[in-house]
Amino acid sequence: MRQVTIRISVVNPNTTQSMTTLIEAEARRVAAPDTVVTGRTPAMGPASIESHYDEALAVPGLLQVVREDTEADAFVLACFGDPGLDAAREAASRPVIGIAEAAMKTASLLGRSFSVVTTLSRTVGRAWDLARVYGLERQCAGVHACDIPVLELEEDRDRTYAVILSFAKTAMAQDGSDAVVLGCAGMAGLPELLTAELGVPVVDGVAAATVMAEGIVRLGLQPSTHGELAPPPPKAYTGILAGFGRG
Ligand code: 2AL
Repeated sequence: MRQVTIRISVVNPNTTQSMTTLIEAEARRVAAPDTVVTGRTPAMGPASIESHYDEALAVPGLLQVVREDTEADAFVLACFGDPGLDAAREAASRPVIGIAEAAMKTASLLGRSFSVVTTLSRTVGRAWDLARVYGLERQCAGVHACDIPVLELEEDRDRTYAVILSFAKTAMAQDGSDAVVLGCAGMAGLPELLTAELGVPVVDGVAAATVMAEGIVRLGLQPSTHGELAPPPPKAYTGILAGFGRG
């Protein structure tokens, strides 16, 4: 089944607009010319996501975006912790692709093993958790923190590039890997140069997830609603979450 115009909403689960702009530009760069790519920033949530606390509190805002966006054919969830990915799939009843899942699965198709270069060391455990959940524990050879906070990635792109390049080289040497996964949406746009310089595939999840989302829509496939991913049962929610109830 072919769609005429594919609409992809790229949701930045943090509330920093400049990061949404970066992510949207990268998604647009890799999407087909006639695909409509829209960056979305939640109305509530943390300015950046670099802890389990940030992740948990980013989820209501991103779910609100997904629930209210009835136009999108598919969503990209553009934070490397893939926060609320299963919940977004339940809520959307359209394809939702997380950037960590997209990047790790793409890297696993391109090399024997990959190294992840992430932001702060406190995000290393989450990346390992996801590699396990996605069944890629063997292919994920190491997770390395470059210790640049998420919002600082944008400040000096030359420095960001140089630091990530250096960490990627060390990671590959230590891990014996032959591909690199970038562990933050704020690293979008860097892989082309890094791939050329390192001579191995460097995968950014924003680009990978956008192309996957587009491909799945083109296949005419929707997420399964057969079991666990069926819309959540109707019930009341209270307090500041009252609007999230389904009735
Ligand atoms: C991220 C990301 O992709 N966006 C964000 O706010 N935090 N990931 C990370 N590893 O720090």
